[in-house]
Parts: sequence; structure tokens; C-alpha cells
Amino acid sequence: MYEELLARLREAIVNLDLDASKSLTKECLEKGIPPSEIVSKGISIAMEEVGKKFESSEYFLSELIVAGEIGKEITQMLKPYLKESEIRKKGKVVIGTVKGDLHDIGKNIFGMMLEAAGFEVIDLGTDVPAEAFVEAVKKNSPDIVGMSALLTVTMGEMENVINALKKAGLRDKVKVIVGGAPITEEFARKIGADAYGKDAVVGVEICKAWVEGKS
Ligand code: B1M
Repeated sequence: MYEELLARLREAIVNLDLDASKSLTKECLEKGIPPSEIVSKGISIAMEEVGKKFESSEYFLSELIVAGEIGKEITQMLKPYLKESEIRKKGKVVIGTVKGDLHDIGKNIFGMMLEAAGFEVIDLGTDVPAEAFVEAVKKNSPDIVGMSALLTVTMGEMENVINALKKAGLRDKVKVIVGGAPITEEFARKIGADAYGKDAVVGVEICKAWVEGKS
């Protein structure tokens, strides 16, 4: 039954039907489907499908923009359903999408889930240059820096941020986690990040383990 509902949600997103996407997201939440499953089995798969249609020229930039708006709206609907942690201020995380990259749906989901887990989140937004990450670390003394990238051409910016943190003498003061569709474990290791978040749930678990001193 849940599978069928999630399939209908995916179909509505891929067909760029905002009203249906919203009402099906509402139905999923009311039926008790966890927000993390709505993301992994609904939004993420549908967005990949939209991406494929874009690659095969069935969809154009205008359709990509509409899909992005739908993604943003339904992501916001998940927020009240994320279980709030009893423990506040578990740790502080600076997050942002790297320079040149405007994709923020995954980054926003990661941020929302961090907040629900009790973290204080400082969200620098999208298209964030390395210097802005460095400034935010100086100003806020976070435990963790989280970077997101969705474009293969912007992935390299993550290494620039890590190098800028090193240059400012701040690399040892923070853990660095990276994520986003083109990122891999191997890439994360290569650029000197501390971890790769395959998805937002895994990313939050890693951050929790860090501040709880498990790794
Ligand atoms: Co863009 N776009 N886009 N786009 N777009 C992709 C990424 C693309 C794969 C589509 C495709 O061709 N198949 C492709 C990139 C190809 C490549 O680099 N090899 C692409 C392209 C080409 C472009 C433009 C260049 C198009 C153009 O202008 N010609 C342009 C670039 C603009 C720019 O950034 N400078 C562009 C623009 C856009 C929109 C603005 C229209 C819109 C984004 C709107 C927005 O974000 N507000 C958009 C969209 C919607 C997509 C797709 C269809 C969907 C992205 C998305 O939201 N996915 C995308 C296709 C795809 O991803 N397969 C595509 C859902 C989201 C939940 O997943 O962000 O991966 P994701 O997050 C996941 C995990 O990765 C993880 O958690 C999330 C869920 O659990 N995660 C983290 C993410 N960050 C994390 C950080 C962590 C931990 C986990 O720790 C720090």
C-alpha cells in the first residue's frame, strides 16, 4: 500500500504536477510514512528520473526548474514531521552548497534532519565560495562543516574549501563531511574530507557519532 502511494508520488513529481505532488506527500505523511523514506523512495528517485529526461532532451531547463520548485515545496512539508530531538544543541554544523552550484534540495534535507537531531545549523545557502566557509568557521566555531555539490564541475570546489581551511589553520578544528549525487566515498577520501554522506540520514548518523565521540 505504501509502495503504491510512493509510486504515485514519484509519478506526480516526474509529471511536474505540483498539486498532486503536494497532496500525495500530505497523504504519505498522514499514513505515517517516515520523511526519510519519502525522500529516499519518493523525491530522490523521481528527481533522478527528471534528470534522465533532461539528459535525453525530453525535458528542458524550464522543466528542471519546475521540478526544483516542486522538490523545495514538498521538502518543506516534511519539516514538521521530523521527530524533534529532546537534546538540543548537540553540536554546531556549518552547511552550504559549494561555489558555482545552485542545487539545494539535498542540502536543505540534510540541514532539516540535522536540526531534528538536535544540531544547531548555520546554513550558508548555495554558490558558497571557500572564503565564506572559512569566515563562517572563524565566526561560529562549529564542530562540523558539511558541503553539498550536485554538478561534476563543482565537486572540485570541495577540495578548495578544505585547502582554504588548512591555510587558515582551521582544518584540525572541524570535521568535514561531503555529499551530493556525484560524490563518492573515494572522492571524499581523495580530497581529504573526513566522511561521505551517501544520503541525508547516513550523513546525520555520522555527525551524531562524531559529537558523541564514537568516531
Ligand atoms: Co540540475 N542538474 N542543473 N537543476 N538537476 C542535475 C544535478 C543533473 C544530474 C541532471 C541531469 O542531467 N541528469 C545535471 C548535472 C550533470 C553533471 O554535473 N554531470 C544538472 C545540470 C546539468 C544542471 C544545469 C547545468 C542545467 C543547465 O543550466 N543547463 C543547471 C546548473 C545550475 C547551477 O547549479 N549552477 C541546473 C539547474 C537546476 C535547477 C536550478 C533548475 C534545479 C535545482 C533546484 C534546487 O535545487 N533548488 C535542478 C534540478 C532539480 C536537478 C535534478 C533533476 C534534481 C536534483 C535534486 O534536487 N535531487 C538533478 C538530477 C539528479 O540529481 N539526478 C539535476 C533530489 C535531492 C534530494 O537529491 O541533492 O542528491 P540530492 O541529495 C541527496 C543526497 O545526495 C544527499 O542527501 C540527499 C537525500 O538524502 N546529500 C547529502 C546531498 N547533499 C548532502 C550533503 C551531506 C550529506 C548528504 O553532507 C554534507
